[in-house]
Amino acid sequence: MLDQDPQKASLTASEFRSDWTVDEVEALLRFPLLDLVGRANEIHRRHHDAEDIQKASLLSIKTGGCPEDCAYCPQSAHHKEVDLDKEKLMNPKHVVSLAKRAQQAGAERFCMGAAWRRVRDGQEFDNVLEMVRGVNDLGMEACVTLGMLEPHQAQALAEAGLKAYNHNLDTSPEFYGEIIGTRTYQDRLETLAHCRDAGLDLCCGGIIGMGESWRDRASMLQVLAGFDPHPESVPINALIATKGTPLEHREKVQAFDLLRMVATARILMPKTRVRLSAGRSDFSAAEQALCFLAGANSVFYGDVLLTAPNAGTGDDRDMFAALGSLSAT
Ligand code: SAM
Ligand code: DTB
Ligand code: SF4
Repeated sequence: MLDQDPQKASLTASEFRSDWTVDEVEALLRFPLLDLVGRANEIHRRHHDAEDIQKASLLSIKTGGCPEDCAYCPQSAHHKEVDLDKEKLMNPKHVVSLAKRAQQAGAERFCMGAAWRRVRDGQEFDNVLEMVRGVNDLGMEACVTLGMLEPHQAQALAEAGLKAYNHNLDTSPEFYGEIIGTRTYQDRLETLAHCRDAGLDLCCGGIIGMGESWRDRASMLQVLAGFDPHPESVPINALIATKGTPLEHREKVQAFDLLRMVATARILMPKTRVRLSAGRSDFSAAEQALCFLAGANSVFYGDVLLTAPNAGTGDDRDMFAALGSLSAT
């Protein structure tokens, strides 16, 4: 059990749990920061090679015009003031050629995102299956995020060689209604269950910086850590406040707030890949290095995320070189 007095707090429970309470998670998030990071680092090193930071590249295979009303998202058709060109589903061969280019630049995983509410059977889904087969044939981990899925679609993706399905909770069940009105939390949980049933890895995380409280952050992490088994990867996004969305005036996330989220996610889910996701380019190499110490072990890699700029590959090369060993000269 976790002692909830932060001055005396100690972690003595078995490391793999799916029964964390929101109070326990909130106590962890509020720990003295250096103690929290130290504990997270200890758990991280027990379960992972500290040098192993996965590079995942992203591609928007169908952009904009999405019928959902997610308040943070530049791709929602509800936010008419956003400056974004809509694009229809890309050609599978072109997508695979871009995956190959990402692989040559050092990416191990390729995640393809479509601005859809849900997957529909037919030519477009068949094209996505062809993309998955092509990416898989390159020897990369293939991941897609396509909105809601039916069980047979999850099965078809698994048969095409998909490694993971990304479907985020985005925030806590309590705050969710402030952010999204067109689909429910329960809808999300059902899609995630269909993915699990098809044997897909779950890539499931959320966003901070949307106006949620620490209690909400704890509640979202509690839902994530409540999956048994835990999601194989958990992206932690810092809101990119995009002009023309309802959240355009939200303040930037503080680096130490992101650090608390990463460290707590690592403690709750010891084996999961915790990914520094959207918003990473706002943090210095030193701030990111603290997150890696606290257990982050994956990043989105490449000059763009889906529609927004990412940390540049040049900067990332410099950062990873600086985090490696010093050469003799
Ligand atoms: N339409 C699909 C869906 O929502 O399931 C897939 C694409 S959607 C862009 C994938 C995720 O990106 C969202 O769930 C959200 O967590 C994240 N995201 C989108 N816009 C963001 C932003 N402006 N800042 C941070 N994260 C964002
Ligand atoms: C995730 O959690 N973050 C990625 C990925 N999964 C699909 C998307 C971030 C999107 C940031 C805003 C944009 O590029 O449009
Ligand atoms: Fe559509 Fe996904 Fe953006 Fe929501 S997050 S508006 S579902 S693309």
